[in-house]
Amino acid sequence: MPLDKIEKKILSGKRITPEDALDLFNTDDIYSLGRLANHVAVSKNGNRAYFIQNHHINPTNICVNRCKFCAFSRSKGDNGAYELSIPEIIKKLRAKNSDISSHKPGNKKNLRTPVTGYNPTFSEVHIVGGLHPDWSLNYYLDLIRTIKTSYPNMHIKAFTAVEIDYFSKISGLSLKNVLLSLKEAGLDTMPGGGAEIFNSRIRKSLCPEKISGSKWLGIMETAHSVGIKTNATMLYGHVENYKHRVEHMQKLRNIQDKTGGFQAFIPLAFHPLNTKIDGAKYTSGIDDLKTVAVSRLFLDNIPHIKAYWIMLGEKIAQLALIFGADDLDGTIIEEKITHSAGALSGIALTKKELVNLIQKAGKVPVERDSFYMPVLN
Ligand code: V47
Ligand code: SF4
Repeated sequence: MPLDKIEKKILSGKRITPEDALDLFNTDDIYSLGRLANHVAVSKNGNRAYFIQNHHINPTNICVNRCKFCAFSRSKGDNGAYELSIPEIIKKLRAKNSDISSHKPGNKKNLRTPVTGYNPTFSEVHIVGGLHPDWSLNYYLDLIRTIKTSYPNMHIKAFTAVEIDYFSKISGLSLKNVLLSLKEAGLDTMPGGGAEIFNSRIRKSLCPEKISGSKWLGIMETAHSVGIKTNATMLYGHVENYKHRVEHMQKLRNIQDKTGGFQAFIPLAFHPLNTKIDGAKYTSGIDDLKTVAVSRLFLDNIPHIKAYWIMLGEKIAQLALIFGADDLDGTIIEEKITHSAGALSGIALTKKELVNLIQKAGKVPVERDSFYMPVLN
């Protein structure tokens, strides 16, 4: 369908079809696509663009799955394999100035000057890691309990559906009981990782050991049913095509119609360095912006689209704010997954830098909590 017809449909409040989404991906009229996506974003979230003061922690990179696109994971005993104890994680959450620095691949020097006097106050910790062959569910329950005891006001967003499935396997508990025991320990919400691309042929070629797309979706449905809100992601720019992206988003839209439990959708731009994907390349800026815009237009039932600046780079993430995204994510502080695969972004941004990026995009910065409620400073 031509873009003007799709536009009429959207402006009259009608839901677009997967065929329409495919036509949007195939358009060369990037300006009209962006304008339309921005219109929808503004109708949902006003002129606001959100950010959060958060801290990412990856407890281990040792993983029994070795997905081809993942440059972060190691096998036990490999060079660079690491595991963090619970006290080490607690210590990391007391981030100091010296932690707020940027790393650029291939450059031994920090290109961003550490910010002096920066005293971060995180409201959220984001925890995801490898599937460790020897750790038990108790490690994870203790970790969550200890963080809650040490930082009672900290929101804990932790564990992808892939990890939840693994915890069920190693503990013998049902998926629902794993989720309930984590919730009881203090888990608040879950991130959207591990979704990759749902198409089974592509998924098997990229990550044969990983749970299937339908399993991922089923775990998210269970999480929503026990009152755990989650995010959803899509890894794009590797070997999939536009049809696979639309198929992926359609599955998310269907679940969201049933549960309403997804808070945000995050398109994750594939990074090629140190991966096992033949001929892998970085995504283009146009593809990044198209993917943000189409997701805003197609996922009419997901309230927020996140432009994860770590993967998009600060500049494309800023542009994404006028192409349908309404959230930049956060301060991050420590990022390993994308930086192992050649991220061109820094590893941390200060609140001031996030506010500046948002304001220069003509949007109103709103510091949020983990449920998108404004944080009053
Ligand atoms: O699941 C792995 C992806 C994800 C690569 O929910 C890669 O708020 C690009 O899910 N190139 C983890 N991506 C990150 C994630 C996330 C990040 C920020 C916010 C939230 C949220 C979730 O990273 C993995 C995988 O899909 N990933 N390797 C790579 N080479
Ligand atoms: Fe393990 Fe996750 Fe990396 Fe796959 S993407 S190898 S599951 S850490």
